[in-house]
Amino acid sequence: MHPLTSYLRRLIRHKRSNLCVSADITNADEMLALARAVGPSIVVFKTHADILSGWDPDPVHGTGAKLAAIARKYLFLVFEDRKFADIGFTVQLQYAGGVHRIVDWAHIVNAHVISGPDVVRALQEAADSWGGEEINEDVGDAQESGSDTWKLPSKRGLLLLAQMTSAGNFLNEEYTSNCVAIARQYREFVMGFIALKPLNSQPEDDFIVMTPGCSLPPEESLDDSEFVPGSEDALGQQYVTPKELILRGCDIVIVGRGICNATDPSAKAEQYRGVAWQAYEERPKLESGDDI
Ligand code: 5BU
Repeated sequence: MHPLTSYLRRLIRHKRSNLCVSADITNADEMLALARAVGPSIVVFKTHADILSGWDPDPVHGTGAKLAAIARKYLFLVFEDRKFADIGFTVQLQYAGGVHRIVDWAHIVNAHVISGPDVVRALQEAADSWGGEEINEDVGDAQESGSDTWKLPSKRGLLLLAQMTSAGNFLNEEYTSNCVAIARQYREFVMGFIALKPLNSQPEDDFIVMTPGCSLPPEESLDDSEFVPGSEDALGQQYVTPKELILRGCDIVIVGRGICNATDPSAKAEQYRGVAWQAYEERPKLESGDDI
């Protein structure tokens, strides 16, 4: 099993949380404030670095380093939802270079395999060339819970986009199964998938599944920041309840606007955590190792 997968599975049980908050907000300092606010309730924090104004690129004191420090303090993994999709040469530059230097601070990234399997090999090479040490000094969120128990694996992980939540997307069954086949070739780097359901089908498969398009039914919600499950937003995003997703066997539910736009994001994250965790405890234990 990928070391970050076993780390994440331990975190899920420790924090009683299957929640990933997606920071779909457009200012870097507000993104960091959101990470602190929801930190206790989540196991993964998902970012879109390219939507943020005010990104500080300093590798030691900047936004990425601060986010990594907050992640160490509250015990969660950072997932940059970069959706790499180019040729191998280019994705290596996009992963390790530019303003964001994603590999320095994001434990997990994701990729489309539309360009073929070499995108995975290229990202793996870039991850392997990365030093393996997070260079974030004490920026006020220093590690408190940093016993050896929660020492972060020094490896980076990749999720493949096997299915999407947007209406009319082209990721059909054949594409999804090709994606799984590619993941099997690169087990030491690929942790799992963005998908709508678990995709493990062979005994040695231990891929995790993270699923966006997650929304509470309005009558259960603490406020009116959700979209209605079973319906779409104005741009084709489709929603399912956290309970349904967890009962299907998804490992992590990803929530963006339902939490970011809430009156009280930390209370809302805690509400989502509770609902998803209750479903997780109710569901029969799967063979994928989620109860090990
Ligand atoms: P929402 O506000 O909860 O709908 O936000 C969902 C987030 O998950 C958003 O950042 C999307 O970019 C991301 N997402 C998605 O919604 N659907 C997908 O298939 C993939 C990512 Br891949």
